Amino acid sequence: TEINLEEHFQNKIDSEIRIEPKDWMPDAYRKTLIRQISQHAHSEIVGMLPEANWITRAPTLNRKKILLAKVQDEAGHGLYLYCAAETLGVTRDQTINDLHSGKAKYSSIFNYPTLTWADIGAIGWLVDGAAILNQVPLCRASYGPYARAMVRICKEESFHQRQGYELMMKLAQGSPEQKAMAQDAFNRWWWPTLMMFGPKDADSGNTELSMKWRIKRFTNDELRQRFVDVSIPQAEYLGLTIPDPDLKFNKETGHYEFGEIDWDEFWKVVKGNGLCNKERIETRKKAFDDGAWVREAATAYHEKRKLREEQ
Ligand code: FAQ
Repeated sequence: TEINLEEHFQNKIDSEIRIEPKDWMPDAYRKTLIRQISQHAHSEIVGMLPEANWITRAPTLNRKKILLAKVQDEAGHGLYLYCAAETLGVTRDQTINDLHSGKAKYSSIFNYPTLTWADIGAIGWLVDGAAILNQVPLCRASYGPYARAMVRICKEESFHQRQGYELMMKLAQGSPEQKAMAQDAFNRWWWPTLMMFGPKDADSGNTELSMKWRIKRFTNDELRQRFVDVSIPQAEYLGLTIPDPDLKFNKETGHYEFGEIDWDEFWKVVKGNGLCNKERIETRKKAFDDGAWVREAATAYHEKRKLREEQ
């Protein structure tokens, strides 16, 4: 019966036994995984755009090679994640349609513009740093295909984070203009990065069940706090000023206390009204339309080979 199935399912989760595509799972578990994994895939794919904006303007050949490789990695991450979502019974066309129609979300962070070269450093250091903190626990997510995809993704993200920090270090130790550029990028990316972890726990409707099902292992606020605690010493090492007048270290708890996040801005961006939301979706739709001939050619070639094999 349904009750026994559900009990058996939860027992498996509680004993750290992975759930695999053909196993029984509650509808709500399937639904929330499709939601999270496809949103995650869209974030990787839309997340290529702000950085791709600088590939042609990278200051040296070496920086261009590094950035190209990073953006390509993100395409790969998106593809693994779309495949993981497909194992739950949705098609690629459905998920991509949901992105293009505005039904599916993707991370708020990718709706901010990359104005200077220092933004590429800030994204690598902060955005990839936040992504790693959020994703390392997802390597232990209860759903097998998602957890396994995350292992490789995290290895690549950690290289991305290091290249970003190294880029920031070069700028921070450079000319006064370069240092000012690094500070300006830090000022603009710090708060949006804190928003990547999602709403406060009290406003996070999905957390309770996702924790019970061990999709999430930590809450939004726990991961955000950890990010602040590791990033502040990194900013200090760079000699940058943290754009938060309320920030202070609490010796008793061993944690940094930080100012209030602008939640109105967060929801505005999540609802589609950030600086770049419209441009990002337009760009994705155009890329999809421009690539139609490739998909058609691949399908035609597949059909032709099948016919030949049958002869
Ligand atoms: N932006 O109840 P919760 C990357 C939505 S890293 C937009 O707390 P949940 C790598 C949320 O969907 C970025 N929407 O939700 C990279 C929900 O709405 P829904 C991607 C957000 O799922 C680096 C509602 O608010 N990483 O791409 C955001 O328990 C550099 C209530 O929220 C992932 O996706 C937001 N920031 O927790 C690529 C990681 N936050 O769906 C290129 C996997 C929340 O009910 C360059 N995802 N919402 O309509 C997760 O860990 C979780 O889904 C959270 C949200 C933590 C993001």
